[in-house]
Amino acid sequence: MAKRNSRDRRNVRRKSKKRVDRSRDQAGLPELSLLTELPEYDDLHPSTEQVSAFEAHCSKAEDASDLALGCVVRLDRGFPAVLTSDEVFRAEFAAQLTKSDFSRVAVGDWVAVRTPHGHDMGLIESILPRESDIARWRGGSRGEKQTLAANVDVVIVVQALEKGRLSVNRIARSAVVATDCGADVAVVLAKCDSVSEEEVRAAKESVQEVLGENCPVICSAVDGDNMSGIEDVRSLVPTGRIGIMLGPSGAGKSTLLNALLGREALETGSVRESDGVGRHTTVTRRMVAIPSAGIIVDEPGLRTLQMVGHERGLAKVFPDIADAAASCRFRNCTHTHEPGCEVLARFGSGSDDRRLGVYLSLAEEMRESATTLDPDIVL
Ligand SMILES: Nc1nc2c(ncn2[C@@H]2O[C@H](COP(=O)(O)OP(=O)(O)OP(=O)(O)O)[C@@H](O)[C@H]2O)c(=O)[nH]1
Ligand SMILES: [Mg+2]
Ligand SMILES: [Zn+2]
Repeated sequence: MAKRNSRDRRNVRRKSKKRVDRSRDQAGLPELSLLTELPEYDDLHPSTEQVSAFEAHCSKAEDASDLALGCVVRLDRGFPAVLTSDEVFRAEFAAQLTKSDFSRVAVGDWVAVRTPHGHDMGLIESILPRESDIARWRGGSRGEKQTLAANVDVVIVVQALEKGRLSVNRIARSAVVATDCGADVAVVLAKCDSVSEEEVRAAKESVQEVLGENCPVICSAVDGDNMSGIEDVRSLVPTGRIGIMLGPSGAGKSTLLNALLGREALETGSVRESDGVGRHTTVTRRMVAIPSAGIIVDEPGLRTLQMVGHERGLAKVFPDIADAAASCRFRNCTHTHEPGCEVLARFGSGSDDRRLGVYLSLAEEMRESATTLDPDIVL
């Protein structure tokens, strides 16, 4: 009896340490020891809850001797690299994690990881609870949520200022998503060298009008050695904080990061002449340690940012309008024509108020998505 018990235990142990051999899939990924922009472990700060969750994981483990608390600092083609207090290494997922965990892990996640003594790769056993979760809905109806980065303090919304392309609506929707995800918001209007000073001023004013005077709005330019706004961007992410650059492909995110680094560590790409759209130059999600500042996550550009379930974020970005909406006579008031509409009473119609116009269009999209998210199900 005792014999079988110990064999059972051995089997369990073997199973829990099972590795799926992914070394072939990971061929061609950059050599981590050569990466100079990686943060130091001491730049990263797990929360008390995350440390406790790690300790709880260790106390349940049969053998905790090679378990470490680590942070996911990169995802190359989806493959994580983990930084612990001792080393940085590529990691794969323990067999007890499900496939949805694989796709769930994000840059910034704290994980319980077995360190790779005698193996090429570490083994992620658990993804620890997040302090914040920058997630977006993708794939239209019947889509799924995708976490862009975890445990981020501030979202830097980057939008290029090129002729006729400033979309305040897009900036506002990024701000709504970021706020809903528990992060602070700042806006960078990039490529200011490509428009007139007058246009820069007008663009900044319109963003400030919609998001309020308290939202930092920085105008930046990186044109060879001529740079402006870079130090203001650096000050958005002081030492100890983590930020993420969010914006469409070609907005100039990686270029800004290179300017902050003072060298060309990240690849930057050209923008298609025909429509000014970037070509998704960045394919890696990675943490970049900024000299004299904190950490910024560089991401591939986002094509879409849908308004799905971000009502609380919308209400926080537009608190006075949401407050009025709560007093409308009809609960499903669209604030366009209804009698007893408090929003119309306090703010007038959306046509002459840019801020209200943006609010109404995002609210309308959110209402619409709530009814079409899964058309097969009728509630
Ligand atoms: N004139 C000018 N060009 C810029 C500026 N910032 C970026 N660019 C150019 O815009 C193009 C795209 O820049 P990237 O930094 O690769 O853009 P990205 O946002 O990282 O794009 P993805 O990685 O595809 O998401 C490059 O050709 C840059 O040289 C700027 O401030 N001024
Ligand atoms: Mg890039
Ligand atoms: Zn109303």
